[in-house]
Amino acid sequence: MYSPDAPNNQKLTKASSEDVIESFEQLLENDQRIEPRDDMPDNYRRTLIRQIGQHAHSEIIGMQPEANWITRAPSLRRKAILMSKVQDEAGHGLYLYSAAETLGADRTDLLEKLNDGKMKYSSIFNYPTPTWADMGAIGWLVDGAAIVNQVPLCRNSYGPYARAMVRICKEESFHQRQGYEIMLTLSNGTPEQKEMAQDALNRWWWPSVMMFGPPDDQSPNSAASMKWKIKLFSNDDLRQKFVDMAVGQADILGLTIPDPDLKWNEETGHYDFGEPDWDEFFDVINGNGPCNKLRVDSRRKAHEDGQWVRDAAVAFANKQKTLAENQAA
Ligand code: FAQ
Repeated sequence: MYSPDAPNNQKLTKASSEDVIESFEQLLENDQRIEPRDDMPDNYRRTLIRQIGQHAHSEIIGMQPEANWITRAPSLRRKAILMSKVQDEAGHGLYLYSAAETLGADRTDLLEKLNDGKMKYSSIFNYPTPTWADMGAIGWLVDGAAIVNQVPLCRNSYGPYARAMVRICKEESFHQRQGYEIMLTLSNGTPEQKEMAQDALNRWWWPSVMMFGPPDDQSPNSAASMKWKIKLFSNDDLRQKFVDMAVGQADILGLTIPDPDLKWNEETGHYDFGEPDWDEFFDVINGNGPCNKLRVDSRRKAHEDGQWVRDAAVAFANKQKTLAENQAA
């Protein structure tokens, strides 16, 4: 079993390191996909397990802030849509855990590391969702940021991850629109509703900008991941793309992005924007955000409460196996 935190000297199983490097680099150079059957350097495998595992964890932890609103959605239509969205996120987690398994990772091991706080998930899900407008802001900004980050991942070098991302991005695109539509409805509603939308934008803006990860000069994994074509664009490039995209969308909503330094730069052809609070970011990813404890505790409880389902599934599978063996005998 490969683990995201296994030592770097873990043995390669199929070929000598040199052969692996040569055939692997050939595939990368020709822009061909690396598939589970191919030899690959251990560090490539480990980096993918880390990233895909964190990504899967983000999808299932990301269900919590929105699930919080399912019982309180303002109409049956909104409730049905929100339930489908939260269910989609569970599905994304499943595709991604399956992709990690093709690399030799063990799903139970990954989940244990999440429950024990030994593996990360996205910083963004450690913020609270006190109002209905947060459902709009999450869809618009968080799914919007996720799309900017994940569309290039559809072309990343590892086949099963890239293919999983195609379907995920299609669904994220729907999620983004449903969130924007909530924001649009609130912005065109009563002054109180518009104020609620602005308040949600004020609280979600900076965490969304920080979702893309630390600045490039403080991103220890980027150099290798870009060389291996796991990441096709840097954290800062994607962050810029997101800001450029969001400004026009906020204008249409008639809402103000909470950044006094945001202004169009004629020379670069992009928006300049202020510096996020990176101390806050590192606090959050190190477990000290406003909701880290709540998210991990809820996750652990859900896992424990689900033990009887896993036990029943195993008992049923064993029973079917015995029945099949008896019939064959
Ligand atoms: N949060 O060297 P880098 C979604 C960590 S899915 C927490 O730049 P890398 C859908 C990073 O892991 C959202 N930790 O790292 C949805 C590393 O720590 P490590 C998730 C972060 O991997 C919507 C350290 O900082 N998306 O939203 C974060 O090259 C609505 C140094 O960073 C993905 O996972 C962060 N934001 O680049 C669901 C996409 N940023 O592991 C429900 C795939 C960095 O060395 C509702 N992942 N760190 O201990 C990626 O593209 C990359 O992993 C990055 C980070 C860009 C996130």
